Amino acid sequence: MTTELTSDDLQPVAGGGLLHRRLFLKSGLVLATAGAAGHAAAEPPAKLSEDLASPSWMHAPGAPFTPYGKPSKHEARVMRSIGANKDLPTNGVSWTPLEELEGIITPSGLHFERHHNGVPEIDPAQHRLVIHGLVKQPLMFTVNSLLRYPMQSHLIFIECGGNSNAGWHEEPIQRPLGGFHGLVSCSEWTGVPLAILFDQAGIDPKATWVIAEGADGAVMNVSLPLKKLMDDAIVALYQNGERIRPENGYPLRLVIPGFEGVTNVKWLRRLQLTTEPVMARNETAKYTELLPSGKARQFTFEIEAKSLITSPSAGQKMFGPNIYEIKGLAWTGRGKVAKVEVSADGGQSWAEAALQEPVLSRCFTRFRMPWNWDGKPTVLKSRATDETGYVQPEREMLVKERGRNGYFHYNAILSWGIDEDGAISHVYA
Ligand SMILES: Nc1nc2c(c(=O)[nH]1)N[C@H]1C(S)=C(S)[C@@H](COP(=O)(O)O)O[C@H]1N2
Ligand SMILES: [Mo]
Repeated sequence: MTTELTSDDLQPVAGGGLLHRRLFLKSGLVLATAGAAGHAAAEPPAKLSEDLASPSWMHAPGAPFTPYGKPSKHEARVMRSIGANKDLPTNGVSWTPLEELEGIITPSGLHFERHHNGVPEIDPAQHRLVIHGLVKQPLMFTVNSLLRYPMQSHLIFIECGGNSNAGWHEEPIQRPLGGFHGLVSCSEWTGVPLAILFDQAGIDPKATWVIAEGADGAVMNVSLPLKKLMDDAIVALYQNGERIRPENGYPLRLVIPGFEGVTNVKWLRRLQLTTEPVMARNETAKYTELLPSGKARQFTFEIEAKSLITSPSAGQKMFGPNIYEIKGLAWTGRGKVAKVEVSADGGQSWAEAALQEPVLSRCFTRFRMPWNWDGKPTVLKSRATDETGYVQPEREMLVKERGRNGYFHYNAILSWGIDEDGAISHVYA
């Protein structure tokens, strides 16, 4: 069924030509899409016989079966971009190309990576996880013993506290979206609830902190509040249905829903229950902020609400005045995304976007908004509000609050400037 658009449907609900989100309920609506591909709408065939002529691949058998699938070779441009330390190439990141993906799941091969000293080559038969410290009985687990426990799945995002840190620069950085916001990805993580393992070890009532340590060349460790680990943390063995990828922690990692990336210790080997944090490098020198007051903002743990428009986005191009779908991702470490508002006039007016189901706690939420672009220069923004009422701040507010020493935890509203030619760039507005 194709429903004709009426002039009513095209009544703007906010400045710059934003339309009501219910417009997407009209089937057969054809939208323009910014970007290199796919701006052509369906058209009547010039010569039906030519369009229906069978292509060469219909005249021969196809390729045989493969034991493990790969993406089409025509999608080879969809890759993580890598940013490693020049002097220590095993310390760095790779970014998820968020602007190339749809829906809410990040394919495992495109999950962002953050390694402090490379990916260890771990023999799962020799790997051990030890729980010790303030417990009645220290316990040692092999991978096989962990596989015998009842499991749980969490469909959740993981975001590095250093994601988007180019936002602190004086000038807006010009890169495709994933190249500076792509240290966030969303997977289904499956494993054993930590509460089961801690209960088995028997928690000493004095214990309040847990020190987690990885089996990589960085021997990365962090301190975590025991209470949160008892609530919903898991020792994950599976990612998107298959065993965790080496880059993401094979054979097992800590997954703590809503907590910043660094707390999700990969290649997990040790959990020590204590009364105090260990004051590791990644919770003192890194992943903290020196505030204008002189105090350090430390142990922030929970990722604050954030959203970004994946399309249209920097480096893409608009195809003239038309109806577009503005789409993007929102997330919060504090629960569910309550709403996402979009502005097409640089933040003067806002309208509520449609949230695509499912809207899950501590998971990516996909939002969509119809927009009738008149071809004039403007600025697009999105703003997330989470279920606690927290509202994603404007950049100016964030910088005022955190000062100029900030390097981590950047979650300000992102602005896309669109010029008269339809070119899209990152702007501070
Ligand atoms: N053992 C170990 N765990 C680690 C890291 C590491 O370098 N070593 N990096 C941390 C950081 S800073 C982040 S953001 C996440 C990244 O997880 P990912 O590489 O699976 O995306 O892992 C965390 N866990
Ligand atoms: Mo991180």
